[in-house]
Amino acid sequence: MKKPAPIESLSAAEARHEHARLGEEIVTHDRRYYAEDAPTISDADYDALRQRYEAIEAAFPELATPDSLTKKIGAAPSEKFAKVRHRVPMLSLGNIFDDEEVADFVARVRRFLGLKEGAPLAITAEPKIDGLSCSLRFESGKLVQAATRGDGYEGEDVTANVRTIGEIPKALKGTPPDILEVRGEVYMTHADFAALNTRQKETGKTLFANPRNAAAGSLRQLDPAITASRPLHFFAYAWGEISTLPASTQMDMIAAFKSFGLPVNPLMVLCHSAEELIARYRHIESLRARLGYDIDGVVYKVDSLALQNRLGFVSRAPRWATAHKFPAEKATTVLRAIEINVGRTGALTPLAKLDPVTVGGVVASNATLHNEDEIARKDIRIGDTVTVQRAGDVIPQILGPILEKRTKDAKPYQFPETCPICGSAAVREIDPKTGEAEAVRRCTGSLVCRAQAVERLKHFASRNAFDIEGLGDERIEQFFRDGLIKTAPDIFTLPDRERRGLINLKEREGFGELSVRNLFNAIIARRSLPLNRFIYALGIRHVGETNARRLARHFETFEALRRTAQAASEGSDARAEINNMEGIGEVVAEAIADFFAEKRNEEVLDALHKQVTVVPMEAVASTSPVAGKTIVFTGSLERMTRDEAKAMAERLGAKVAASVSKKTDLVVAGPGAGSKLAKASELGVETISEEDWLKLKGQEG
Ligand code: 9MJ
Repeated sequence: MKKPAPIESLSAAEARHEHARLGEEIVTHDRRYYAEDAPTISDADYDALRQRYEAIEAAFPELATPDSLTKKIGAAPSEKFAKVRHRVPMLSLGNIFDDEEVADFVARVRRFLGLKEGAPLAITAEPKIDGLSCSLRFESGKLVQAATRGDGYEGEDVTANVRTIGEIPKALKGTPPDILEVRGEVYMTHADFAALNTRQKETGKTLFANPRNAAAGSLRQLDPAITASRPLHFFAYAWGEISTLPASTQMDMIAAFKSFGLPVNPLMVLCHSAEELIARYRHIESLRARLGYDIDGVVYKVDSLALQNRLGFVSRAPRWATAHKFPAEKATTVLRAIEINVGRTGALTPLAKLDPVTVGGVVASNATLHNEDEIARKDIRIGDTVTVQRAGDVIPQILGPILEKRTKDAKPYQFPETCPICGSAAVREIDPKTGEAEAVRRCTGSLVCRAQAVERLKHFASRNAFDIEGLGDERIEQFFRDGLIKTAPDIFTLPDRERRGLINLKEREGFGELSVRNLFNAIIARRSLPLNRFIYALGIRHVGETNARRLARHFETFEALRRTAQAASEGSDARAEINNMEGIGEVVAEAIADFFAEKRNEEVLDALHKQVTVVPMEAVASTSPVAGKTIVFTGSLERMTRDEAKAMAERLGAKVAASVSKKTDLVVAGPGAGSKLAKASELGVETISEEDWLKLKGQEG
């Protein structure tokens, strides 16, 4: 290779020329490395290209345009497939496990909608396919993109592979909407799975554990020819972005999908009560072994799309649907040891170490034991033969010991009363309401406990908090162990410390120029964060995403929250202000006050503020006329339930308060409104009727 000319000797035109050529070369290598898994140069040569590119840019700053490769965060996707952001998130379903919960689900839906006794409510029931969720985008009837579910917000582009699935039409029939994202499950039949594994065995390849893994492995192939050789199938059951709805019920939507030529499951029916749903569940369960494909339960969905819309979502799952799972598979094995993990809030959780056993299609060597009372109640001893059960993708649980198999040397387990990590006392707090000890034992060494510190850092960098790509759990553990990061603000000083030669990440095992650069870019990109995420990231006990959003909406700035929380000693006005917020009670208010009363937390917050800019909460329907306003509902609402009205207000970006004060912007008063309405008129707060409130419907974000 010709030795490159010294940068000082380049003219501006030569620099521009070389910068552009290098850029193209780097993009090509990025593609070969990331998308094709087939790099054609060594890491060192690649790094040399990057260094030259950056050095030219440093000498000729006019080349550092916004589309320069130095400005791209994680210049290439970090995995093999291109990523696809779902325009409508692919959410998950809540799970239920027994008949009683079916009745609860129906009752909950009826209550939320305020349905009178005897008022009809249609709910669909369909098998829950145990495959791989996929979103297929059709534009003008043509298949243009297919993506896996991924984390629900971002999946992988598997278009080329999906095109090889014969059952999925590349062009829809009839008159489909202009834009239609069809969602469903890609799966493999039992017969095809068995044949595939036979072939794998014959050719000396690894066997797949179950049809779902085989389907996933086949779809996520870089070579579509391999996918084409693996018989995959598809059932359509939901949708994402859609330009016009072809129907107004779930049943009719699926019928419309069928008319467009999409495969749909033939076992979907309409039910009208919990009893009918349960009967259908039993029926599908009885067919399970003969279906020829894996199902792991029955999905129930409110049939009317208008009602689905009213019900909306709670956290990440629809209120209008749930999955009734089949009982989990069971197996027996020997429990060899019990390990204790210490979580972010200090909870000590026991983890059973097992002789590896296959249960529900996977090999398990760990199982949860929940807490110490459960170990005692079930009298689980080290060395016992135990029954383990696995439901869905979760870690298996231990059902109990098989007493006939107990040997003399099985040892009762003594739950530790000190933290196994930091040695602080581990205690069970007394619940002030019940006067009983909590089930969970917690380490009291909050700020000295390494385990808690690491878990807090993991939480801080996690997806719904700071979302720092390249700073996953394992890397945080390494960095913490090696003293590179002790508290959250240290994350943001990493690039500067590296630049000044105080640390040397590039030389670390498993790291290189590129991964360090990607990590630093990801860190720099998070120097500004919306308030709700910032609050969530702090990991205050009982403050999950929903409460973080409530606090962000109420206080609007971090300083306002901090001021109030610092003044929130028991019995103070500040404490009452927090306590009085909709959805936040005394336990949460106390946790917030405790967090801000801790001097070490204050220090971390001060240090963090030097590194991070907190911006207002991500706009939720900021265009709605009530966005950012505080609303109080009073009197009885006739057209929607109180819960529904509150959920709608939150979707419109408003805060809901329990009582009327100077800070109230709007009172929605139904018949029978009393003192709150009087207070509103005394304070001159705008008051509207339920009818007026309903006019805001459809403006939710
Ligand atoms: C499966 N896995 O068979 C849904 N699903 O609907 C069915 N999943 C679903 N529906 C909304 N039948 C979200 C997920």
